[in-house]
Amino acid sequence: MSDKPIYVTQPYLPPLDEFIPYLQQIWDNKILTNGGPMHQQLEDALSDYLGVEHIALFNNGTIALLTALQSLRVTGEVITTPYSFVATAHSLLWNGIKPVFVDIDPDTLNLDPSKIEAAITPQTTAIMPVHCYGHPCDVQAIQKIADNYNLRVIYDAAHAFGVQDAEGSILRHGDLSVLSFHATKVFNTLEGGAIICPDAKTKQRINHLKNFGIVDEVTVVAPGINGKMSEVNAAFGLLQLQHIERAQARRKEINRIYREMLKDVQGIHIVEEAGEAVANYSYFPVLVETDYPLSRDELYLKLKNNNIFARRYFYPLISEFPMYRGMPSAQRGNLPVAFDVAEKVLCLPIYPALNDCDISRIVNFVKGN
Ligand code: T4K
Repeated sequence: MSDKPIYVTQPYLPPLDEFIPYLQQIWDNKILTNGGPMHQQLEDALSDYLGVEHIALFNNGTIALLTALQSLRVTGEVITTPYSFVATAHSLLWNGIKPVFVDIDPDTLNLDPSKIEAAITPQTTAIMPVHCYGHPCDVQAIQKIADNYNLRVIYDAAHAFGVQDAEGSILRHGDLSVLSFHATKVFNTLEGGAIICPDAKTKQRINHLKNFGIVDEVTVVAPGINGKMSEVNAAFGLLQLQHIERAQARRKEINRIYREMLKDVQGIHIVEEAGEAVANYSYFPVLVETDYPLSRDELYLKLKNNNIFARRYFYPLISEFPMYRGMPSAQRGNLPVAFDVAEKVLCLPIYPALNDCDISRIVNFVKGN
C-alpha cells in the first residue's frame, strides 16, 4: 500500500494567499457573524450564480432542513426517500414529524412518483424528495400529486448545487429547496447551507427563524434557532465562487473519462444522468451487478486495501437505522428497489484535484488488473 490515499471526495481549496484579503476585510469590519457584509455579498453572488431570486444562508444543510420544515409549519407525516444521507429523515424526526418511506425509481434512484399516492394518509402534509447525486427528481409528477392532495414539497437539494433543467435552476421547484455547502460538496463554505425561497416574505420569515425568531431588540416572533452563517464561512464561499467554473469543468472531464474507461466492464452499471439536465458531477455512482466477478463489498474492500476510499452512499438505507427500522414503511417489502440498489452501489472518487493517473489507478482495480 504505497500510493497516496484517494478519498471519495476532497474539498476544492483555492490558494491560501487568495483568502487573506477576505480575512483582512473581516478583521477591518470587526463583524464576525449575524448577517454581516460577507454574508450579504454571498447571498447576492449565489442568487446570480444559481439563477434564483431569494436565498437564505445557513450554518449547515441540516439546520436549513429543520428550519424549512418549521417555516412551513409541517406536521404529521411526510413522504420521503430511504435512499439518502440520514440528515434527510432526521430533520423530520427532530421536528416531531413521522417520515413515511416510499421506494425509489430504479433509473433515477430518486423517490418514485408512481408509489407516492399509495402512501398518502389523512396525516400526510408534505413530500420531501431528494435530488440524489444531483440528478433531478421528476418534479412535474411530484408537484401534480402535491397539488391534488394539497401537500407541501420541500426538496432536499443538498447535492444539487448548480443543477438545471430545460427552464432553469432545479432549485425553483417545490415550496422550498435546501442546499448543503458542507466541505464534501461541489461548492462549500467549510460548513454551510441555504434555503431557496419563492418570495421575499418567505425569506424574511426564514431569516427570523434562523436568528432565534428575533425581529428587533424587543421583538421575538417565533421559537427560532441559531442557523446563521459566519462571516469567515461566507468569505470562503465568495472565494470558492471565483473558482467554481474551473472546478466544475474538471469534474465534468473526470466523469467523461470514467464513463469512457468503464463502459465495457462486465457487471459495472454506470448510473445515468437525468435527461437534458445540466449536471454538477457531484458523485460518480456505479452499481456492482451480480455478473461482476466480486461482490460490491469485496470491490469496496479491494479498493480500500489499496488506499482508494470509495463510499457506499447510500448503504445502509436510512430506514435501516434503529430509530426508523420498526416503522411499517421501512420494511424491505415496501422498498425493494432501494434495498437492491443500496446493496450494489459504490461511489467512486470524483473531485477537481483527482488527476488522470489517479483515475487510471482506480479504473484498473475495478477492471480487475
Ligand atoms: N441531505 C443530504 C442528501 C446530504 O447528503 C447531506 C449531507 C445533508 C442533507 C446534510 O447537509 P449538512 O448538514 O452536512 O450540510 C458526508 C458529509 O459530512 C455530509 O455533509 C454529506 N451529506 C454526506 C453525503 O457525506 P460522511 O460521513 O460520509 O463524511 P466523511 O467525513 O466520511 O467524508 C467523506 C470523505 O471526504 C472523507 O473520506 C475524506 C473527505 N473529506 C471530508 C471532509 C469533511 C475531506 O477530504 N475533507 C474534509 O474536510 O458525510
